[in-house]
Amino acid sequence: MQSKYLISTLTALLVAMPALAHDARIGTLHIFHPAAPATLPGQNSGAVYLLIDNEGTVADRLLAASSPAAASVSIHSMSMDGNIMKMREVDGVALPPATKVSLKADSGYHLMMTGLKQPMQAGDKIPMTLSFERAGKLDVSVHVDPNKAQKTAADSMVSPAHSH
Ligand SMILES: [Cu+2]
Repeated sequence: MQSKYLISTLTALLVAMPALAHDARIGTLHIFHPAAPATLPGQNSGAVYLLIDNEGTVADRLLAASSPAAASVSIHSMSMDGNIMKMREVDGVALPPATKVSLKADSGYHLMMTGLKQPMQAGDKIPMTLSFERAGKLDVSVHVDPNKAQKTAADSMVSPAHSH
């Protein structure tokens, strides 16, 4: 029982840590807080989340991403079909003018790093290059955050519905 209390304490500490936001700009695109949850043991792929605000008056498009930390980075879309989460690779994300597009954990799009060369641990900063149709290439730093799924991993042995 003691370990249960320890885990609760650790979780509370992790939640209390401020998430330091960071951002990057290229042209009219403003990219906020590229971040990834820490990997779990045995996990060799990982999602990356970010927000892209196209502050301009012309549409752009996220075409691709790459990172020296992974064999490849792809763009995934995610949707719910009833209770089943479906993911598929897409060839880009539209960035309409004056619109914020969120690549996030629970819906829409995310980036997926596959073939990670080493585990991602909270506090790590991973270089990544984003390629945009109009704005060109932008180097960003992906901050590795504590894996919130870890908190519930002990409660349920069902891994997040994120198999590749
Ligand atoms: Cu995915």
